[in-house]
Amino acid sequence: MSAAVPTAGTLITLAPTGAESAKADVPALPVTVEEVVATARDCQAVGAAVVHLHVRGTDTRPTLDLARVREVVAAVRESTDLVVQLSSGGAVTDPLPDRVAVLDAEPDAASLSLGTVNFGRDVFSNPWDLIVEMHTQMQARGIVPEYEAFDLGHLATLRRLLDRHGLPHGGHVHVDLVMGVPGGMPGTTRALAACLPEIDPTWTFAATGVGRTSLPVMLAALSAGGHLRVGMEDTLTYAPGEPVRDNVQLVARAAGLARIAQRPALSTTQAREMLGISPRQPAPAEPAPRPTAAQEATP
Ligand code: KMH
Ligand code: ZN
Repeated sequence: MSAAVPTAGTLITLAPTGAESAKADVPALPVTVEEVVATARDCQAVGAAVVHLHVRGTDTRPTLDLARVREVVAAVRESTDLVVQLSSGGAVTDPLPDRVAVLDAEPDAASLSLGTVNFGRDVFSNPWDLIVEMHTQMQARGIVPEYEAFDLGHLATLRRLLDRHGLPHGGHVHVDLVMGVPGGMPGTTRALAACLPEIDPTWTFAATGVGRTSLPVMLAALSAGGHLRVGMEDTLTYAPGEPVRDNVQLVARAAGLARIAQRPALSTTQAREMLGISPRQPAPAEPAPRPTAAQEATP
């Protein structure tokens, strides 16, 4: 069975927060700017190369408020070298235009969901026109998409999107299989194997298993040459009856399994190379202060 460009290492994406869990229910969930930055920094140290960000407001609830999104992006960039990937999926209640508007925060990358899917009792809406709008806006703005497939048919949508609207910025196609969402494809080895023939050999893929499917999906993805996404957005239980301590615990487990698979975690530089993301530019130097009139007059 074919699939995807093989790489010598494993890209680990951290999804630390998501939009679904409440801080009151999950006290370890990072929601403040300081908590998100600390998690991002600590997870980079154990193997994460990309951070998939859903932003929370000061009330701890999900927000797409642009000023807040920009603040979090800047803070993560200041303290880490991670590829900053904003969620354009947001929460199921977010208006579609607001989800497109997060691209104004100028992340390195953004998620791009490939189809509408039942999401528990809700509906995660991703009509074709939104998919095209996201894709073309990201092309125009130099943002690299991470396509998200919640079901097998979403991979056919990806092929149709690329055929009609061309390759993404950077020229490389990377797709994440989001598995185990109640309403989407199951988080099983069999479902992952069914996706493989639909993944073009020039693409790379990652997989995410929601809830208790985290571990089987991770092992199946590694065995098929895929990359990994882990974090408290998707997984709150580390083992039966054992709540996740923090995101570092999940990234460290993924990095350990990747090492055992002899495809160790990619560095941030290697991740940028693989995904077609330009190296981070150093911040422009402050302009030198202009001399005062008194200084100019001094011989
Ligand atoms: N929060 C989910 C409804 C994404 O980030 O792009 C959608 C989601 C996908 O998490
Ligand atoms: Zn997300």
